[in-house]
Amino acid sequence: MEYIKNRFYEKTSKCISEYQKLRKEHGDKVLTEVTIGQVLTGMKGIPALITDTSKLDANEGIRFRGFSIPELRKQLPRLNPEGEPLPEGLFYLMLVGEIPEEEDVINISKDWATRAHVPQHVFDVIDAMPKTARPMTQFSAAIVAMATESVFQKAYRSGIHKKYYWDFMYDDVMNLIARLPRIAAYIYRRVYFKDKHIEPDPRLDWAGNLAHMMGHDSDEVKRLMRLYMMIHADHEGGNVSAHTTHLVGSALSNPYYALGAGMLGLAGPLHGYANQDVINWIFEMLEDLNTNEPTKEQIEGYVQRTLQAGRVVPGYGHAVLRVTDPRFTAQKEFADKYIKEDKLVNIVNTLYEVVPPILGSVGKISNPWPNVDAYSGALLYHYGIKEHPFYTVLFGVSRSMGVLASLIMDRLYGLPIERPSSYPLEWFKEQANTK
Ligand code: NMX
Ligand code: MLT
Repeated sequence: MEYIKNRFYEKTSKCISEYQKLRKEHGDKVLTEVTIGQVLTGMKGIPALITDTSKLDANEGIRFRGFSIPELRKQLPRLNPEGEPLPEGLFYLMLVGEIPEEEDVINISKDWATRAHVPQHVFDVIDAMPKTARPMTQFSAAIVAMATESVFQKAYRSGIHKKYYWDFMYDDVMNLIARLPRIAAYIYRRVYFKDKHIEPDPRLDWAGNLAHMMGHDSDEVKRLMRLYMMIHADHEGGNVSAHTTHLVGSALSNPYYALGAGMLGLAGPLHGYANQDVINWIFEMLEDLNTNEPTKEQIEGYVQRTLQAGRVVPGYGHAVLRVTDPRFTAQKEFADKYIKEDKLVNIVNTLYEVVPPILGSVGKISNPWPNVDAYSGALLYHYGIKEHPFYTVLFGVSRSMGVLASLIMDRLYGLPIERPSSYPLEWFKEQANTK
């Protein structure tokens, strides 16, 4: 499918000169002031990165190349008019910058199916770990182990000219994304189904095949997996997994290393682990309250006790968003459409009524609204994917699309090594006292 690579190059290569021109002619232009507060609270709001694939608006949520999730759920090609778009289409959009034709999407599906072979030593690395190793430990180790296959690394070491880096990066990225469903499903079946593995079906689409290899073959699960893979794919460049992948890539590390590092960031409780933590926390709550159908008042009491214990309410809050995450809404719409009655989904819906006013009343919490992780676990659980320690792996498979599409562009633009400056606390104290 060389034509997709060529189309990407045709569309994006003109940006190389735009990038160079900005650097040369406008390098001195002041963008913004940076406050001590921003530096001391996680660099929030500092325009510090170039990311073309998506942009997050605090009050609207994510837009992929300008398109919102509701727009994409209408416009991206799908297999069935009733179903969800194929994530392959979102990848094309993020990479090329245009809504693809159905044929383009089918071609990416086919291309990824032909690239999906995972070398045996990657399975051996997974199998060398105890089954009790966290799924994200196994997932990131498998990704790093696959760096043996990096064509970018080989090309770099053979002395290739830097203007061709992106081309080798493209092939690595396509191979890597193609193989992640197989690796994820292998870990899932290994840990939870006594190593009874299911072979890929190359006729299936990328997300449908993932559901199939996990052993969940209904049309509805495949639709859910397509939605899940689409909405988790990217969240501009500053989130921990995207920023880490980009940063490690800036040292010209191969994309297997870069994504492996990004996945380790995703594994943290304030980031992608939150999708497991929501379910853990709900089950802890049910145990504490000794009921499967807690009342609104009981849930309110438990939320208050969580805060009093100095813990966060998982699935709520966001570093950038100041409204309900549209990814939460997309999942709620899916649940409203397909699920008639489910105790866990009901609890998640009640939490949506109960939690925001409580968090809002605390005073210091910038965003009391739910994020993507507040809903995803309940949906997966409903469809029989009950193994919550695995949920972050699914987030990671999806996130690979956005962060790796960006990595190809990083190398096409020729972005340099990223190296901000750091100062001791004393320096900030001095700045605070300077008029
Ligand atoms: N429950 C309790 N306290 C919270 C919450 C929450 N859900 N969200 C923020 N806070 C606290 C936060 O811990 C901080 O407290 P302190 O000053 O004592 O350190 C204070 O409110 C101010 O934090 P914010 O500026 O509102 O949030 P920040 O940008 O630092 O963090 C999150 C953003 C997402 C890390 C934070 O809201 C959080 O921990 N949420 C729960 C975990 C979660 O759902 N993470 C998933 C995010 C999405 N994803 O998939 O990555
Ligand atoms: C994400 O999807 O990366 C999370 O919502 C976290 C973020 O955007 O900071």
